[in-house]
Amino acid sequence: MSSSNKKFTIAVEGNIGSGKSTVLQHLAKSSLCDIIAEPVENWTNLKGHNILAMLYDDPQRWGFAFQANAQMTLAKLHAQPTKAPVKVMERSIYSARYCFVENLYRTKILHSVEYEILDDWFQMLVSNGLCHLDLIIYLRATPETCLQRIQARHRSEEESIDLGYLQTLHECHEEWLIQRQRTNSSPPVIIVDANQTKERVYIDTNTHVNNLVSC
Ligand code: DGT
Repeated sequence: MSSSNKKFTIAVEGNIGSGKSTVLQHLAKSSLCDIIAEPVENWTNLKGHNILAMLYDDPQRWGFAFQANAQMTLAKLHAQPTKAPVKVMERSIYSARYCFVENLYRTKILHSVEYEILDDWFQMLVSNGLCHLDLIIYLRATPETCLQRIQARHRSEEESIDLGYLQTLHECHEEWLIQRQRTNSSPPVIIVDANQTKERVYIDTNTHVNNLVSC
């Protein structure tokens, strides 16, 4: 570890099915990393309500509520203190805003008023520095690869996901992480080819994490 004992926060980003969870499971074995998993349990059991399933069943009805809750749960995870030199987050408040909220708005599922309210909250939540990231690792996979993996894992809430949805989400990730069209989150981005086997993706990601702490 560097002599300054500096701590780092990394977000692992990428489309649904790009392999984030597998990478995080492997990184969890490293003493360098504390893992902050995405709060999917909160989303599938919010005081007894499966808001993720409700979202997929009726996005128009539940899109705003889902994103309001996602934004809040993710902001809390950004603020959560950790002990290890590297805090690794699965996704971040930034992908919730720049990919999912953006996509729901562009596809006319969110009303412009709902979009503005979510954006206002987002700007407030990131303005205090508590959602700071030092690095983003982008697991970049084709929407076709993601769809195959989603179909193979059979998560019941995700049965309605089709290639079109993954393509529009992919474009949002690309605009944010490749074309760098967003200014609120501008840490360095490392791109990992996530079309490779999950084992290979993990090895590449682990190398980048080790490089970060040793430089
Ligand atoms: P992985 O390991 O790369 O396959 O990643 P997943 O699919 O386990 O995790 P993720 O974050 O891509 O998605 C988990 C589920 O939650 C998936 O059905 C998409 C949904 N999801 C995650 N974040 C948001 C969000 O902010 N808004 C919406 N609408 N859905 C979200």
